[in-house]
Amino acid sequence: MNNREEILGKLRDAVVNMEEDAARTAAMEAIESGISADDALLEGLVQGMKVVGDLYERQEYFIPEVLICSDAMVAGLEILQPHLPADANRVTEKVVIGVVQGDTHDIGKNLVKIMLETSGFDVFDLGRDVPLPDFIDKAQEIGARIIGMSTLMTTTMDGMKAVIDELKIRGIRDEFIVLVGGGPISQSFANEIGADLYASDATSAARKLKTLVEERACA
Ligand code: B1M
Repeated sequence: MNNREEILGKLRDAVVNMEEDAARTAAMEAIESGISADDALLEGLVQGMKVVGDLYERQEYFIPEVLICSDAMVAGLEILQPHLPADANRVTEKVVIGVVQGDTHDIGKNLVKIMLETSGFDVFDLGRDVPLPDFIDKAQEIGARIIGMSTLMTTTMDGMKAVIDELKIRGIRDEFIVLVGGGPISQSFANEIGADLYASDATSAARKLKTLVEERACA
């Protein structure tokens, strides 16, 4: 195994084994050995969290273990974050982001927020279990043209549709770009509810959103 694979493996293992100190050490090792911070995040820490998800689904890990794993991911992330490459062609757009009402899963949303900020977006984070009208009210209050919604549960997916329907009822649908994502969300669901964009992961969320904003600016 080469040095890069070994360090990425250490990042994954630190998350799976619930070791905050090991996650910090491996994150520092990644930076020192020239692995980019986004590779260390996405190929290391996030892959570890995916393994944790599988263990949870197989009932080998339970809620306390998952939360401690997530703390280890955040510990590594805190080391990597200052090293995430700032996008040279920064966009200056405000985004309101949150996890829809009824859902408290926020690990993925937090990663999306970080990648959007790295791309230059000015992100206002509503947090998790967000009352649906708040997405629109906050966007109007701060003058954001982009609303990002995340959910991990099938039971809360329809909240995204409710927000888009409310934009239509208020007659302001065309004023906003709506980005959706999260475990049970797909491109076909995004099409069905009339969202502008779907992204399967944090990196593509930032990339796709930036492309759309630039296209609309040129239109
Ligand atoms: Co729970 N949980 N959980 N959970 N949890 C799931 C989602 C579940 C699929 C597990 C299962 O049973 N198979 C299941 C949902 C089933 C369903 O759909 N109906 C589930 C359940 C049922 C629950 C509870 C109800 C359990 C209970 O109490 N009985 C409860 C929820 C309570 C509530 O919210 N009302 C619950 C609680 C928890 C914990 C607290 C233990 C913890 C959350 C901690 C936290 O987030 N602060 C937790 C976790 C960690 C999971 C799993 C294991 C992992 C989720 C995760 O963080 N993944 C999950 C099973 C799984 O996914 N395999 C599960 C890592 C993360 C990096 O990925 O969030 O997918 P993800 O984000 C990705 C992409 O999806 C995308 O980019 C991210 C990064 O690349 N993305 C976006 C996400 N949001 C986006 C937004 C975008 C664009 C892209 O644009 C705006």
